[in-house]
Amino acid sequence: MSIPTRRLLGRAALSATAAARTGGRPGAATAAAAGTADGCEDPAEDTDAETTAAPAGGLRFPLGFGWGAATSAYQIEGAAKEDGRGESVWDTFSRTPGRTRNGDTGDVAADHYHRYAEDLDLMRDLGLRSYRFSISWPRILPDGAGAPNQRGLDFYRRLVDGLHERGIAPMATLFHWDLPQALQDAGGWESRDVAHRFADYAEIVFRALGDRVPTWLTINEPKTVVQNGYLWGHHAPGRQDPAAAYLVAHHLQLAHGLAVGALRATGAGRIGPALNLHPCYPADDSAEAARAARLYDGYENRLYLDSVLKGSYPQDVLADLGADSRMVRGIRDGDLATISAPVDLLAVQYYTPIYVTADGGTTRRWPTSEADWQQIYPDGMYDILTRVTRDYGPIPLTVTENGLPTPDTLAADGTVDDTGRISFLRDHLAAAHRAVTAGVPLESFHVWSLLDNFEWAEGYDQRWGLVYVDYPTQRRVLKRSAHWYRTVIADNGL
Ligand code: GCO
Repeated sequence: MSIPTRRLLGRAALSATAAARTGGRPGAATAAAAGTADGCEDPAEDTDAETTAAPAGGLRFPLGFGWGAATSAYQIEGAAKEDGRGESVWDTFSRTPGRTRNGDTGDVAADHYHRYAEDLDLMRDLGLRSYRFSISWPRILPDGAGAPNQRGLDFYRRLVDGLHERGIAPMATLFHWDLPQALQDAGGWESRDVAHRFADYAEIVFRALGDRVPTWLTINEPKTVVQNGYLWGHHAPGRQDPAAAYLVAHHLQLAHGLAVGALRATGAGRIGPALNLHPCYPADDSAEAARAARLYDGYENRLYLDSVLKGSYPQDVLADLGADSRMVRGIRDGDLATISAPVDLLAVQYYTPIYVTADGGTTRRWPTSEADWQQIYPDGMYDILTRVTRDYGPIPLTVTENGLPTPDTLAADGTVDDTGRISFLRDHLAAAHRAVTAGVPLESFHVWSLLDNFEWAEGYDQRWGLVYVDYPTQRRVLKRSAHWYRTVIADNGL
């Protein structure tokens, strides 16, 4: 079985030598071999790189474009033991010695649970039109099942009311990795039953907040749970079990479909999945690299896209896993019909391309950020958005995450100069604009992230926010990028 990589490239792969060895774009021969019909992206097709690299202004987005920012519950809320919240797998994982950088946990995080009103005012001051946040499952169902915790629901009610008061559209993710520990103890995502528990939880939340939340996202980045949580063990629950990993993938997809069904039954709002998609390019011109990139794309993208939007898992991935795999044996009649229940939109999260070598490994071509799994390649945004529209039809798209960590410091004059974030966002927004011009129905864009926050295994070292958080005081400071983004929003473009 070939094992894909996501944010797992070793630091050694970062070396300048490695980058130099693989510099330059794949040639036309590679493009012909890889094609686009087989699902691998073709960077050589993209002839308009200059527009993306140096937008000269004048890029107006469609009227009513949803300028936004994103966060997730465990990364910002803190208040880990308050108001009846139960434990999640991330509490367990982060409190286990050696699992996170500096032993950091989300116990306090950006203290958003207590400071949400101040954070809502910041969002208003930026002019945000959309705010993507997640609901903490263990705040709603501390033991994973049973009666909901009203104080948990009340917090999100206050939050969505506060958004409406400020003219900001709420976009709520149901699951951003904080599985109740009680459900992990009952087997976690390896257990099919957990998918049904997710649907129960979703229904509770839809009934409580459905009148106030127009857009729902089901599972955030199932692939990251599969890869980081179960293949490599860098994330909760910290397993390294390839056979379990893809059974987990199926159950996450099933959970998504069951939640879509629950929303239809309660009749409120729009719903879709939130997928991190990585364009997979062959690293050289060989037929082997083209073949390897195609399979890599299956594991990275088509496993999740095809099951939701075509009602089938990609045959090449199923064949690679094998008929005896736990995943294939775990697929029951009717599951794919459930998983492919029609969705209203698709949320795309784009951070990095992947270059696949002939032996199925990966290599680098572009500069990285402080996150060593990231390569900065704005054209990948264009490629992935246009590819989704080309291969899956004109389903409405939202970008729900895009960003990078920068080495931000609070200067003595109270400013935070993150010019690297401005150029990153400007180039990626220009690429998104180019996709819109090419006919992609993109309706909104959310920067990851609104605030500096708990970056999972990286703890608080990486700062991804538009807003700087001074953790000792919890003071918020708008970075230079936040001021820039406010202007972008006001101008509806770049
Ligand atoms: C993800 C998550 C976010 C991360 C962000 C930066 O994509 O991993 O949705 O929670 O913090 O992507 O890594």
